[in-house]
Amino acid sequence: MTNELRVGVLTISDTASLDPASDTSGPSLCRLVEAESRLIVQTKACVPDDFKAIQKTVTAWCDDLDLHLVLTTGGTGFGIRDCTPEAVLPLLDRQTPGITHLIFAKSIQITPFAALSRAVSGIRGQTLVLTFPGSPKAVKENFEAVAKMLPHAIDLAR
Ligand code: MTE
Ligand code: CU1
Repeated sequence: MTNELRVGVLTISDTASLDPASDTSGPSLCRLVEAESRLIVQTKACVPDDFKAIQKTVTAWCDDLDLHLVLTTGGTGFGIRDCTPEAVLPLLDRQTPGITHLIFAKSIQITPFAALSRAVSGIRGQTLVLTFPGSPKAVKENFEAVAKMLPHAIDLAR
C-alpha cells in the first residue's frame, strides 16, 4: 500500500485557458484534494476544450508521471465544444461505472441539473481517472461523493 497518493488536477476550459485567473474550479478542486489526509496535488494544468490537448495531458499524467489519481474539471456538458468524455473514454483500459454512478446518484439528490453532465471514469494503467463538471459547486459535490473511498479504490488499482 502506497502512503502518499499523487493527484493531477486538470482544468478543461476554453475560457480558463485564455485567462488562467478566471479558473475557479481547478483551484477549488486542489484545495479539496489537499484537505484529504493521503492525497497531494502533484501537478495541475489547464487546457482548452480540445480533444488532442486533453488526451495528451491525461496520457502523460497516467503513463509518464504514473499519478495515482487524475481529476479533470469541465467539458462534460452538452456544449458544442464539450468533449472531455469523448477524449478520456478511449484512454481508459477499464471503466469504473460504479464510481460514475455514485457521483450521479449523490449529485441528482442535490440538483436535477446533474443529469446534464456526461462524466465518465475509469482506470488507465494504474491511474484512476475521474471527470468532474466545470463549476466549483459541482466539483465540490462530485469530490465529496467519492472522497472517502478514493484511497481504497486507488490501492486496489495498484
Ligand atoms: N453536478 C453537481 N453535483 N452539481 C451541479 O451543480 N451542474 C450541472 C452538471 N453537474 C452540477 C452537476 C450542470 S448545470 C452542467 S451544464 C453539467 O454538470 C456539465 O458541466 P460542464 O460542461 O461544465 O462539465
Ligand atoms: Cu449547466
